[in-house]
Amino acid sequence: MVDSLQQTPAAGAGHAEDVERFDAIIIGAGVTGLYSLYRMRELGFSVRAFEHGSGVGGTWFWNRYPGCRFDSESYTYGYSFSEELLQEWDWKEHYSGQPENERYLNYVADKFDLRRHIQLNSHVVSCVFDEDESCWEIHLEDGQRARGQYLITSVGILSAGFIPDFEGIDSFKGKWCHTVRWPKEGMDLAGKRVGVIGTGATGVQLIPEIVKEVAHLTVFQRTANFCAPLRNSPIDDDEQREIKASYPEIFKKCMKTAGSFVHEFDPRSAMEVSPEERLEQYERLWDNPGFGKWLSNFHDIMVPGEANEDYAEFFRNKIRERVNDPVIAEMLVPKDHMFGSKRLPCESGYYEVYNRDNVLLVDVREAPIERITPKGVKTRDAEYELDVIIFATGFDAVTGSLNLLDIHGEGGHTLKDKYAGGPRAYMGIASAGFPNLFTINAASVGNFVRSAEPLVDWVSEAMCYVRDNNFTRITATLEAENAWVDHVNKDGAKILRTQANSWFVGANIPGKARVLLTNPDTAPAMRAKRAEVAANGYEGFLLQ
Ligand code: N01
Repeated sequence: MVDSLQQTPAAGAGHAEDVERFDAIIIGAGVTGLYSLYRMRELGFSVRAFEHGSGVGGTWFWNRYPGCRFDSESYTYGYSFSEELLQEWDWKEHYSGQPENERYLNYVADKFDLRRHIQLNSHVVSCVFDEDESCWEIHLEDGQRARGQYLITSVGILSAGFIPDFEGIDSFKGKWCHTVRWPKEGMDLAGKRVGVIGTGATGVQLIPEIVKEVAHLTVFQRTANFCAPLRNSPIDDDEQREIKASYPEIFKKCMKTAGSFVHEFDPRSAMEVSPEERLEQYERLWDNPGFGKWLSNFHDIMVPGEANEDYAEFFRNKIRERVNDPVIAEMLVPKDHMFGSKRLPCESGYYEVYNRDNVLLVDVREAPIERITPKGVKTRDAEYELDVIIFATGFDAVTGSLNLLDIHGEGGHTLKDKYAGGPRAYMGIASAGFPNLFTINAASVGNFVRSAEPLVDWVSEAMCYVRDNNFTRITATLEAENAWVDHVNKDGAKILRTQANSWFVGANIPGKARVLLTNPDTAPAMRAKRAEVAANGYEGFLLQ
């Protein structure tokens, strides 16, 4: 992993008297952390967010690699809680890039005066529940401690970067980095021989950007993906006015869809319309920007079967059309997983990169990487000499960022041990034996802000319920947790997302248990479930 676990102070060490106390400690000042801070403070809780980075923004602070941008429409990604913010902020592009997204989150932090509750450069290395005082104590790398009745982990689902355990990385004489730790000052790639390992959503955003400056690019691909043209463009003044006038409708639409995106599936079956009508829809969606190609299509594209395969073949042919050399084109055509079983990477000129003379595609499934050498990358078949190696090798998703926090609950038991066979959390947010801990990072998926806002609202209201009813602890019961995990496993097995080897099921990390790491339900179903739980007096939780 990019951040290895640091030495952990002994559980319960030190005296509690000299430690600052808060109602809630939030770890992370990214999209969910900032909103948690705002919301909980508005509800009268004293709050402090501890952020590892030197700035706010989370994902949009760390992922500075060239090409990094939204794949959901910018105007669906912003916070909805403030009409003033919505009207003040101009999204400049339909799919906004990292620098602008980071500026947006900084703007939010300033506008709502959040900075005074945020401690930056604060690396949390352990979190320990104090059973006598019913509160959490966190330990920072520099020895600082803080206590809070609640611990809110807003550390993101994709933030613990993963570098495969290749031998010899330290022997490499050139420069290397993982995309999630792209240096603020940039990487000097001009005129260099650069190698990129990994062709997921990150790799396909990065590659078309850096190819413009490198002398030579070698791409090490293990799995070919279905990737779709993003078709980003600027937002002009007229459209800006239109967007600002229609935010209520935009958000209403997002709230109805499975992943909280603005795109809605076509209720028709692909196989029930004529072949001409089917193709006309495929082509129309293909020409449109963003995720419509995936999420506005015939509904049965998203289940294994004839429709899925029909559309997959349409996609494969689009790739073949864009790559001049038929041998390279076939290397780029995905054949080992179903369309939609992984999140669809959106790209801008990705496939055309392989028409350039200074680009080499290496199939590392056929000839795996054996080691990193002082000169570059050695596969079974050859050694590739490089000046720079970029690891676009993804993340230890969901549980990776929680493991780095070294969380100790009741009886000193660790969350890491509890999650060894996969996450065990009621509704993805609360685990038996870990009172007053809300793992909100683990439950926000899809269009991130749209799913995070209602989740944070729910957690904040649960905290109010505890306060208003003079309780001190709220803990998921073992029965509720077990039933939820059974539901995730049983219903998760039916969805497309569990059918491919991807981070969604932990298949990208050697040795990680293969289970669905997120909830299998649609966003509206999750909101309904949480509302029902609250309406029933926080059913499935023990209140003490
Ligand atoms: O990570 P990935 P990512 N040898 O795990 C390869 C979100 N996101 O950072 O497919 C060789 O998808 C691995 O190969 P394989 C989005 O949710 C959003 O790209 O496992 N190769 C793969 O090619 C996305 O799903 C945006 O065979 C190795 C790559 O590394 C998620 O983040 C942009 C290897 C990792 O791909 C993760 O995307 C970017 C090895 N030993 C990301 N190990 C937006 O647009 C791994 N690989 C908002």
